[in-house]
Amino acid sequence: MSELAYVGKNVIRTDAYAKAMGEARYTADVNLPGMLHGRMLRSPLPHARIQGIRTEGAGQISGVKAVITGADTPYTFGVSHYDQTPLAIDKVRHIGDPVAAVAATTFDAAEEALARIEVDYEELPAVFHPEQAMEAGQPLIHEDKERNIAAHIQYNAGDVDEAVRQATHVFEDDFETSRQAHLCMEPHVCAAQVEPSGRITFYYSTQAPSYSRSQMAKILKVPESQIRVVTQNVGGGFGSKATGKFCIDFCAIELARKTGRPVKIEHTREEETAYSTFRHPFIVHVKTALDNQGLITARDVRVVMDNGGYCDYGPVVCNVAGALGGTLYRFQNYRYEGFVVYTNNPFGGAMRGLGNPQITYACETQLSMIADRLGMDEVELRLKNAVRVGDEAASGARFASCGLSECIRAVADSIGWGQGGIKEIRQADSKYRGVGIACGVHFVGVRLSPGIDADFAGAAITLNDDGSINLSTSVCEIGNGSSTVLAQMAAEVLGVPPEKIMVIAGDTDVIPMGWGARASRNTAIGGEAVRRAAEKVKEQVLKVAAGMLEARGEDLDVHDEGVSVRGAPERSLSLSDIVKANRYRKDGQAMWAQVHYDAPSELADKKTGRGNFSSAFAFGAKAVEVEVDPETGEVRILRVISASDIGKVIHPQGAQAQIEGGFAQSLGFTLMEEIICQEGQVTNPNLVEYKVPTTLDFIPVEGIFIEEGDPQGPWGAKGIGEMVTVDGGPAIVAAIHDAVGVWATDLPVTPDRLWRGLSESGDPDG
Ligand code: SMO
Repeated sequence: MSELAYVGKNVIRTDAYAKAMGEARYTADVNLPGMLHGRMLRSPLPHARIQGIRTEGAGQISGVKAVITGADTPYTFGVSHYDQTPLAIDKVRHIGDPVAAVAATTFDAAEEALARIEVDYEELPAVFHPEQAMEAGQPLIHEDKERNIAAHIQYNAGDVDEAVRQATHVFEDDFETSRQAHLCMEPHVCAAQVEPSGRITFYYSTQAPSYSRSQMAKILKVPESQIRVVTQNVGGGFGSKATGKFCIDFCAIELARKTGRPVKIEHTREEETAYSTFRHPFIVHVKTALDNQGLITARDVRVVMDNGGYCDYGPVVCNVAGALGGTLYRFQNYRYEGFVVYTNNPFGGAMRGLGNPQITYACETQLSMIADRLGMDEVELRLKNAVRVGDEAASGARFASCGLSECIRAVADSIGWGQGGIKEIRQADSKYRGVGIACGVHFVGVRLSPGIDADFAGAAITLNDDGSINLSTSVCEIGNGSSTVLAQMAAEVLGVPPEKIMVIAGDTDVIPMGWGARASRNTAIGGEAVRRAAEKVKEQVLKVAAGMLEARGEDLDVHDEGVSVRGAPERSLSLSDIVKANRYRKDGQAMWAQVHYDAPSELADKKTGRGNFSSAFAFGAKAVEVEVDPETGEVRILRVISASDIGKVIHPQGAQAQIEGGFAQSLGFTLMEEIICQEGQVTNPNLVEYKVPTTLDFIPVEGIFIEEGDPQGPWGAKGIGEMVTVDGGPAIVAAIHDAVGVWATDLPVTPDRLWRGLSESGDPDG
């Protein structure tokens, strides 16, 4: 049967009913008998030595059950750099750095107790700008990191200097990006319950339950079997919940251990916005060399990243930016130098795209600037340089599938590019309208983690007596529909409708180990694990059915919750009959399989940074039309066309939703979103002052799928989640330039900034 029954169809989401009816339970809803509320005392200073902490006053507040300080959590953690402690031990390194935690019977009592904790600080000189922090003689935030450089990431391919010497054109430009918040609807929240035996049950809003369990076990020095991470629904992650361990998590566990009662800690919206990590601001210098044909011959990039007080995912973000900065076009001479610099600002982390939105904004905007300077068509320039199937990019990425050129052509055609002058048509309407185009690439799962040569997901499938299915996966459902996609895949192989498949995505007592929902790996890598597990179970089914039907396995079809002999539909059995016949007999067997699937990506070469870091690459392009009000500097989006090569589309509505959400985050990143940090103090940590796109700023995105099937992914699927966040920004910025002649090099392009840019460049009419 070649016709697909469930893959590629808009099946009803596994969580649709519960979410539509308001019945879905989130970690914030966890309410255990005797549960206490935990709160964190946070540093009011950006950089200070702790001389002493007195907690007696807090203990006297009625309802307070425990107070802990750094002495109670004496362990370090992090992602690549173990530079954090749950509570400060000797120093605080940013405003908001936790110094103590309290558990009380009510939120208010905990809050009151915090005010009674006395901390003696010796204030230290602080540094807030990464370029300043790198200068000699500046205060050191972590004493072992000279010039505050937490990591220095390099990529080196070919000979950039020679290519620049031989180039016809060389352009150098500078860009800056803003500090963008994840703004999950559900803030970070956890609830810890410790049994008398010491076993910890940890209710947790995370993107990666099994990764979290292994990390927690290692840091807390308890056996993994003694921790159970339970993740129900997750109200958004966008990378902020990929770390799998946070200060509040350890504090909840220690407070629960101390009190013998469950403890829940939830970030307030203010804490969430200011202290739950964010997209790192980048300072980018890009040098690009081209020959006389417009072929890019070299790219030389320098990035300085404001890491904040701790690393979290900082070095990984800088690494990903380096890898993807050398992956979109065919040039072979590439140098990337990234500095991850500690400052006394709150710290950044993983955010959807992991450094790629920043680097792609800079490089794609510069490419549009180059087209403009050379008087070249920007679509032409991109098509000329775009990577193709079979290429190996300067980063080492290799493309078994690549629909980049098709994406560029699709959006250009749809917006009417090159068909008798879009500019003229537009200007007849209004002279402040403009169109811009940009493209992007992102990995589909990645093997970049320092020291871990693994890029995997796990899946287990069990057939029940009634023919229904339990599917457990390491991929966590964070709201993007991954459980639905995985159910569709198991359904396709086993001929069982998705509604009869129970997807268990967040309980480490049941699910296999995997990296969780991150790095756009759910569909391709999580899905391939599911497909393989389903195929194994199908083999078992066919073997048993062949015996029962007295037929050969290869003559059997699995469909409609049963098995039949091809060409003889009357000779059939239900799955339920097969499962029961195989189980309820002497020496019976269960029908189940577990698969650990490690994608065929490669770890980069240590010296050059080169390697095929992902098993597949997703490509996209966007064409955007804007209108600028020159009186106010306001930008209105009139039209967005988005083409995505994500391989086979498993759930079209879900993929379209990713395109829309991805563009919404690009729109915010480009035009309005910015965590404002003054002398280390976040001044807009709420939804009133932090501006984020609403439905009033948004318009429908016209999505086009280029289903360039990938040989690796299940049914040819790749991934979409992050790729769709990278190309919108530079397309908007190019459209603004087309409208009013101003290049916005610093994000976000707020109305006041653009208005100032317009004033400096003179009359936009001129
Ligand atoms: S930014 Mo992600 O959760 O890989």
